[in-house]
Amino acid sequence: MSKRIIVFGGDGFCGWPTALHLSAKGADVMIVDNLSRRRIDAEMGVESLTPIADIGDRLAAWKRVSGRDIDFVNLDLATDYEQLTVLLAQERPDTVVHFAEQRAAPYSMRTATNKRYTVDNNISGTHNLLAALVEVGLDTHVVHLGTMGVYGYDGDGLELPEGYLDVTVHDDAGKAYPRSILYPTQPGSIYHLTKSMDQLLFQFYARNDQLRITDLHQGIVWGTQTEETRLDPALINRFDYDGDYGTVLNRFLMQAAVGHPLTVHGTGGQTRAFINIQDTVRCIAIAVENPPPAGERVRILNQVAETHRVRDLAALVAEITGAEIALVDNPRKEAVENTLRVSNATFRSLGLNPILLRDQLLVETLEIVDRYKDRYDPSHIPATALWTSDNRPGIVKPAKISDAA
Ligand code: NAD
Ligand code: USQ
Repeated sequence: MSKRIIVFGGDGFCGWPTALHLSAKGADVMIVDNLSRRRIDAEMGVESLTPIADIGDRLAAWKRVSGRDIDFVNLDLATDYEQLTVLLAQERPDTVVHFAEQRAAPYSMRTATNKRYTVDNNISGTHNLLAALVEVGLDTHVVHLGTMGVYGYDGDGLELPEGYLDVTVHDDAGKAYPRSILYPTQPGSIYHLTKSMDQLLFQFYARNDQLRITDLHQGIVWGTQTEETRLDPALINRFDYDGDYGTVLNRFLMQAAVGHPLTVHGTGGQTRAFINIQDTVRCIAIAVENPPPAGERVRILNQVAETHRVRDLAALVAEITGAEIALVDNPRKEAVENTLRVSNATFRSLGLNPILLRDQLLVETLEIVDRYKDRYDPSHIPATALWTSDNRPGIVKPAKISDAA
């Protein structure tokens, strides 16, 4: 891959292994990150379960094992607009991969300050990037990490298309007009709301300025290591287990390793889409290699491997590990039950053969959490960010522990 690529948010959970993967494939990679994710860890008093190296040590380790350089620039995409334009003018990237957003739904719902930070950071960051590309006059392909959550989770089982809905509208005389519209969004958190708003920014800049944009509607990522992060201990990826940033399957695997009951919210009737971190990096490489032509509408791809109901996931982890399952109060305002069917036809047609949950990587993830379980802090297991004052934290009460059946 002979491309010059800037990975915004390249110190994060998805961005770091992506930067390594693109570098391993031959791309000339630069990471731009303001290290805000590490700052939020400090603010919350929590750390990645895996011991992640400083960015400088990470990059030195990559040079050692691969012989390849990745440059790093500490820049805030949401506030450092002038520096951004100077950087883009200097680097003239073929592609920018945009991961640089506050991505935890619970963190975004915690306080008014967190809501405002998430909106300011995510919307300004995305808009700054688009405005700067136009101001500098670059024909750079923008690959953005969006989310399945923009579609909402009140589905009745109809398959979700890839971003657009074909509809027919009728005028007063009854004449039918076909239209292809952005799938109506139904975000379930302030974080997911910012991803819905990102979509409109992309639609505008693709139309007005012919920017080439791919928006990847990604499901929940699980796992931690990839082919590249396994190469050296200093390359290890982060593993979030806390109630704000820990995502459901990784939390269940970690809880099983430390002997904590699996914290199923409500009845566990929520169905979500999942993808392994190794497939995240593969999908992004595929997206980078297949830019849409200038002038085309935003290309939206569903980046998911499979869907599962939360209580079924808990049962699967319990079956493998012997963990107990606890039905805890749901701190979120979300549908009690939903079905979810998602098309991932484009990635499959481009060669993705996704890793599925029963594959070996579930065991590898358990081994990793087992290796680092002494680093966990039990006070960070419950999900305590509440969607409304009617919700209650997801704390395990002994009476609610049931067996996997
Ligand atoms: P993360 O928080 O680990 O990484 C985000 C990175 O962006 C961090 O290193 C952070 O420091 C940086 N960042 C944030 N705001 C910035 C700013 N203003 N300027 C510069 N850098 C900034 O998150 P992640 O899990 O790697 O997710 C990356 C992207 O993928 C997010 O946009 C997220 O919405 C999306 N996504 C993640 C998942 C998942 O399960 N992790 C699923 C679907 C979509
Ligand atoms: N859940 C539990 N128990 C837990 C944690 C979560 O039952 O201990 C439930 C939640 O109530 C929710 C579901 O599991 O119904 C998923 O929660 P999550 O925290 O794993 O995922 P979510 O908040 O949706 O966010 C994550 C990422 C986000 C990304 C999104 C993809 O943090 O960046 O956009 O997954 S998606 O969900 O497909 O929109």
